Amino acid sequence: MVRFLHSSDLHLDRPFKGLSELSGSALQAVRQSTFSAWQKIVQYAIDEQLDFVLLVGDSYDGSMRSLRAQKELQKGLQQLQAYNIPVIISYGASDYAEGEWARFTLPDNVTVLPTKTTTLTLPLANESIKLTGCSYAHGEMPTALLDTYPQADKEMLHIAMLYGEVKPAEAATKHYDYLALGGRHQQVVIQESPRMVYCGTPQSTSVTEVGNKGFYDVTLTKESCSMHFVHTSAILYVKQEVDASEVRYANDLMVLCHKTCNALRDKYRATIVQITLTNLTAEGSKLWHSTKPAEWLAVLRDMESEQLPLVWLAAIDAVTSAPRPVTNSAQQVIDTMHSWSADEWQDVLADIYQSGTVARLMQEQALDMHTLLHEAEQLFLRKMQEN
Ligand SMILES: [Mn+2]
Repeated sequence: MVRFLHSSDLHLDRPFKGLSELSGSALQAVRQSTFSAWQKIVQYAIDEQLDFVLLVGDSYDGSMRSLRAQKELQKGLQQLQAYNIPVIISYGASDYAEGEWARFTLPDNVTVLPTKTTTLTLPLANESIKLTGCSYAHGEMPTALLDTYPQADKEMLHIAMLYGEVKPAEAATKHYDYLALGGRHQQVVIQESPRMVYCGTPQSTSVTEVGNKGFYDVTLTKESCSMHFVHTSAILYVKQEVDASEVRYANDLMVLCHKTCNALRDKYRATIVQITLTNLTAEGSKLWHSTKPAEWLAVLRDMESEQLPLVWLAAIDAVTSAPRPVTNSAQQVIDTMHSWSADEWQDVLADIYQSGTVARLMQEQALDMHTLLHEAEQLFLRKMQEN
């Protein structure tokens, strides 16, 4: 039996999206959050005396493989070294091996997987296990990557690490006892037996990656696999719909938002939230549209600024069933947006889809068309009203 920690996509020091107006201690807390999550991982592995730790790709953020990120990773690895806990790291599409970066030497409890698929034997206290995996050399997934992975050893526990997308049926033909996947930021078990698991990022850095994040603590034998998901988010990203049917006056709206922020504070502690007001009446809708969202935001943020833990209102918008002040030409644009099929959108956006960065984002974040269209519509209407 072995007990190990499966994490991926730390994205240490990743820049945060849409938070340019944060300042002071709030900004500090946000900038610290990827490091806090990594420290929780390290402390957990030490406290629970786990057999080893797997980091499946994107430990660093592609665009920001900063010295600080490397120093913090190094520090955690050394702490694990002090407790003789082996760590196996593979590089993914964001921190691919052949990038230009100032490298730290890593402590000797750490194995970085080479860019050629490799199987190692990991000698542990009670038994030895086999481990197969590789690092990305470049930003793209190598073609037929899974084909380079050998059949699992039938005699020993055999774990594979893989960054990117796999088809469960194809991966199952390899018979690994556990397939530790990386590259998605949302945790999901894609197959129960044999177990194939994305653990997700331990700290999201964008309101498009909502909910509590963490890692898996896995206990594995040849016959069984039990998993425990451990939360690590120092700051949670949340999208929250708020029933605003009772709102008549500006102070109603402020009290409602403040109550929402307090509830989030109690439930999640530090939170970054995007609020959507729903069920506004005609009267409420008129009130909402009388002031620009940026002005509402400024006042609402002021109300929360002295409170701890931090609850930061990243954005606020409203779904109104009441008729919106939309001109005919604006309505035509919206109607056109909604009339296009997914294929037509892809045609128009072909150039963007071909960019490596966008392709990676699309892979990391399960963007759905419905939400995107709704957000585009809101943004468009807001801009129209501002003009
Ligand atoms: Mn990632």
